Amino acid sequence: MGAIPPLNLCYVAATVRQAGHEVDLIDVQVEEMPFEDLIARIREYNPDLLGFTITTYLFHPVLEWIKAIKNAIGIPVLAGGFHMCLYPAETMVHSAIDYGVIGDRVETILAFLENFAHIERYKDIPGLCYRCGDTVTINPRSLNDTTDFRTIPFPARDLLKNERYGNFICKRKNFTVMLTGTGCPFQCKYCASTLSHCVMRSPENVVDEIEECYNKYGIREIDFYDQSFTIDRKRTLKICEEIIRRKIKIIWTIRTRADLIDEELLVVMKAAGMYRVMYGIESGDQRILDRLNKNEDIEDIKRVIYLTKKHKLQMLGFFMLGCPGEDNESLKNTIDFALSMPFDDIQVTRFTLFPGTAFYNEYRERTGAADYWADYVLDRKNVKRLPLFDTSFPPEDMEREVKRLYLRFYLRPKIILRKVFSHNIITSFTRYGKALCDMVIN
Ligand code: B12
Ligand code: SF4
Repeated sequence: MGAIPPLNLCYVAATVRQAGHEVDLIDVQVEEMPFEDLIARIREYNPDLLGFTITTYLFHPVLEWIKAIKNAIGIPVLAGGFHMCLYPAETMVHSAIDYGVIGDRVETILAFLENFAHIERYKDIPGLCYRCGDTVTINPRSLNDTTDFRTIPFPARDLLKNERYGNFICKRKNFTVMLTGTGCPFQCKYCASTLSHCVMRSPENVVDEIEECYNKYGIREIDFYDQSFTIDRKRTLKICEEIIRRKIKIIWTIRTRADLIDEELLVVMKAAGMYRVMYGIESGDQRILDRLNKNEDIEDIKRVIYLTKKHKLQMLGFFMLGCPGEDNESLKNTIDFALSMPFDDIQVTRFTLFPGTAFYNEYRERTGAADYWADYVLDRKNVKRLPLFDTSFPPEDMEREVKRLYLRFYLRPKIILRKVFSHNIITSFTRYGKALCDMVIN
């Protein structure tokens, strides 16, 4: 559904470059690079180390790339990403991965690079995973021990082909994503962000990065990937005031919860260039919202949706089908909600028990099940499909319902017309047609 810049690798690249190392960044998907060309480019650059960012769910596809590249050139491999906080030992079982870093403290990476090839010093680097012969060592690092984003350089977007990025609903190119803070103070039971420490950057620091994007990279649209951009109301207003004061003519979009929005915020954000709010709704059924520990009232959510519509802002709603406690009635309520509210777009997924979430722990405690995701990382061929939790619906039924909801939402005449007129007709057909096919086929 688009190509989004690899923000975390841009952070890593900027940090190691500032420390005096040379670095290059290859986004194989966006550069549409055949494997042979990738190998040729790595050979030409001749690095000492290759780094990969890994997520738990994409672990095996990434591992296949790592193995193939290693077979072709044999350069040591370093892995990072939030996944390493959850499953470092299982990851290091795969001998194609030589090193790993746990957590987002950039000091781990820098200390490792400074001491590269001095294995006797590795034991003193917190958060580093490494192997010596057949022995793997994992130096722990607490999840609360996080990087202060105000102290590290802005992401190295100069290493990206910024003009190639965009999602299927963005309006302008060049497009990028940005983070103004990490973590979330809420405790939704399906979400792993509850584990991350909450760190917010200052308004000045955020707008400095926006200004850099605008002036240095010609970026004209930003999608803020913060879990909830408006967590700190005062900070949000200051960011907007600063964008307006500096006269930065950029458009932007945010994700947030409906209960973190009010009329003044919408007005000020719109004046500063915000044109779409993406609301994490999840369910149209109060009983399910309570079960998710969402801590929101469905009537308040509706009120905020109409308020957003009143200010002529675009809206996307995120929904999950097959949540714990889901039955025919709650499913119908969610589908009716998605179709009856004035959303411009929706994103629907089947509920999944993700590692690090309260539901995943609850599921394992109640059923005595082994750690599915640990087993998956160890060997995906030996794991059976993860079931849904606390609902009689099988996952296949919910996957079918997800596709049906997408089709019912997007194939309505008013939505088709709105999409056709939102861009030129060819762009609309290629973007939405392709996105819809992807949603329905995958
Ligand atoms: C922005 C974002 C995206 C963007 C950009 C992703 C990117 N690669 O930068 C997009 C939209 C593409 C995206 C997609 C996905 N994402 Co995402 N994403 C985020 C988000 C919100 C911020 C990431 C970020 O830039 N953080 C700031 C940086 C500095 O922190 P960091 O990512 O932890 O990186 C630090 C360290 O981990 C480490 N590090 C990371 N990678 C590497 C690599 C090397 C070599 C080294 C040395 C170090 C290193 O160094 C960094 C600096 O300290 C996080 C949540 C969060 N708050 O972190 C989720 C998060 C990383 N995403 C997640 C998921 C699940 C996904 C998807 C699988 C979703 C999906 N179903 O498609 C895809 C996977 C895409 C992919 N190919 O990796 C999960 C991962 C969970 C897990 N168990 O692995 C997270 C943690 C959200 C969550 N709480 O569930 N994501
Ligand atoms: S779902 Fe959203 S609000 Fe809830 S804990 Fe996760 S990031 Fe926070």
